[in-house]
Amino acid sequence: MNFSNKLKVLSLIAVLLVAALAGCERKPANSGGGNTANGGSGKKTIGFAQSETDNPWRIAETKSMQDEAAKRADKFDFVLTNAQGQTSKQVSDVEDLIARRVDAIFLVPREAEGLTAALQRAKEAKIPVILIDREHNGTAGVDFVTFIGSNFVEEGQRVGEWVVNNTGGNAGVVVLEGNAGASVARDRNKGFRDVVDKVPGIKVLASQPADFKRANGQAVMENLIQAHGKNITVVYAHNDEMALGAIQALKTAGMNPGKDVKVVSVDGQRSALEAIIAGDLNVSVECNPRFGPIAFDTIEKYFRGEQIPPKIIVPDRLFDASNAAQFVAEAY
Ligand code: GYE
Repeated sequence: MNFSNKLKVLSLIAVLLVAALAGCERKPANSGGGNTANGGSGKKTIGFAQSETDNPWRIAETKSMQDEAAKRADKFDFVLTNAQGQTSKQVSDVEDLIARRVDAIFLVPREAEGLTAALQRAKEAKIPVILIDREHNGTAGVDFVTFIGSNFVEEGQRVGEWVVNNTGGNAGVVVLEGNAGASVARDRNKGFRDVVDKVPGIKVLASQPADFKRANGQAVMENLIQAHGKNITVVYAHNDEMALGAIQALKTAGMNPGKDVKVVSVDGQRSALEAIIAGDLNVSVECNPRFGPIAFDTIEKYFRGEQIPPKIIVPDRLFDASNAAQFVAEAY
């Protein structure tokens, strides 16, 4: 090979090398829009827009996400925001995450209609959003990537079936609802009513929001006892915290929770399993808060460009007197 041919071969190699290196830097189609929050470390930054952290369920969920982020710290940085129970704060939390140019957002939509503008802004910024544990209006694959969580209608149905099967089809029910506007409250109501409204002997005497909070559950229950007294034979609380508040109110009023008044709820937190063991609570349909592994597996798949289904439903168990003692140690 003469000198000028050698030169040609060398420059061809150089061109190929530069092209190969440039190819390495190219991001996959689904990477979230070339965001910069990680300062070029090659890691992705994931925001978690939590709705509140003031009860065992939320604390367990937040911990699960943090633990999983820590396990995958070679790939991810993690930013937690806390809306402190206010939808307006959650909207600005999402806006802050967008401004930081995170690569993806896990969002717990406190209300099913409150975050439309925030979702729209994330979409414009090409930041993928995965809904965790509560649903939001809009279309998976368009307004957000997917929803990961329980089937809340089914949870309500399972509680309803327990009530039908354990009251001989005769009951005066009061319902303590979760916060108004939450998809979870809407669906736990619907599933329950779908079942009990078919049974003529089961009457829903009252159904009132108590915000998923123990103190509110107690206060609302005190009023309901004033209004309906001994006609109440079943309390259905949309979560364990409200059920535990209701149990307190029933005891204070000299009523007998778990026996004369059956108490049924959802979640399966440790203090609820203890209340089942003590005989105060009858049943809690599980709603598993430990989303960390499935949430991070899903976002990794997304970044690899894999197809994500529009809903990822996690299975739930049911805790009652037959198994509460077996599961109490692993509960949160
Ligand atoms: O059941 C409740 C919490 O969104 C599924 O919210 C969640 C619910 C959970 O406050 O305890």
